[in-house]
Amino acid sequence: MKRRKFIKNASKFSLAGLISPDFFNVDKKYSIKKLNNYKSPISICTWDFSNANSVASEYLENGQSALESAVRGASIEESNAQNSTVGYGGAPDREGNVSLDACVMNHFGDCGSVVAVKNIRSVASLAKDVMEKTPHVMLAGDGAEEFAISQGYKSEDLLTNSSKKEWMKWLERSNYKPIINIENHDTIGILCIDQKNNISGACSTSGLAYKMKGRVGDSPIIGSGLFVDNKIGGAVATGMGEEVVKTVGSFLIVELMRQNYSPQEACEIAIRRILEKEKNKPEFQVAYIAVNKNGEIGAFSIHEGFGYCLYRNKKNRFYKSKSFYYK
Ligand code: SD4
Repeated sequence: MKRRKFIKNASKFSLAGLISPDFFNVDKKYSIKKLNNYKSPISICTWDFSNANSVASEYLENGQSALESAVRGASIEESNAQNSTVGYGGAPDREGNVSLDACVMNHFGDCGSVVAVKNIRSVASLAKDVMEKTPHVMLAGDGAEEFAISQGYKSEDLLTNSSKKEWMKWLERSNYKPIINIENHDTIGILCIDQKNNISGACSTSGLAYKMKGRVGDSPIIGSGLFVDNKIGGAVATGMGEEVVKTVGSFLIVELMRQNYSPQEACEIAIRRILEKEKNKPEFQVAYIAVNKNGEIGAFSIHEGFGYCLYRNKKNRFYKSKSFYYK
């Protein structure tokens, strides 16, 4: 869509429009009635992670919960050394340390999150353990790592030779400017609907390549990188986390779906919300995927180049997402 059309549409999607009394009415009956419970399992994940999505779908087809399936799917990318934005082999911070962020949210509305964790690859599973085995929602840094060790997770160096090489090349031309463009990100966000029609999700990342030490993005922040409301649907984000956090993107999408916007419309409005304050075409990328209780899905990104895998009706396929800017 071109700039002019966007501005024309802006009034339709204005802040005033969104903050209607309905926005705060969390139990709107008509939305709930309209959402009539999709019966067969669905798994949708960011990017072309068909292996991750296929593992999640096997768990779903075997009758496992949406949460377990989402975490198992995410773990495939966490162990994929070729993926430099998640888990083992993730790009380090500017000082050469790989630090990971992840969160999960289940159909009860419970959630768990870990931030800036070093030496542990399966951080989505760790976030699930925080949710299930501690009285807390979020553990950070050393505390998260110590908790992982106490739960039997393996401690290992997550910096692979190839990510080390890339980091050293970066150091040579070091000019700190964190931009997520279409080439530089592969965070996994995954949403599953199980055989009981329960929705859960997981999100896992090593964050921005060569970020400042201690930098945390949207991915482990409930409401930003991931949000699920089992009555309505779920959403996950990938891309420039700072922009997602500023607009609480995943929560926004679920709240829009609660107001009867389709997942596609909700993703588009959330992307436009980010763009509202950009005077020019931004260099950074943000993308969302969403699913509602009817099994309808949505995906939208700022720039072209984003895609997602969808498992539905026993088929796992990759789809290109629509984007705000396109040629
Ligand atoms: C972050 N949203 O840390 C993550 C990065 C990302 O694909 O999605 N990369 O900001």
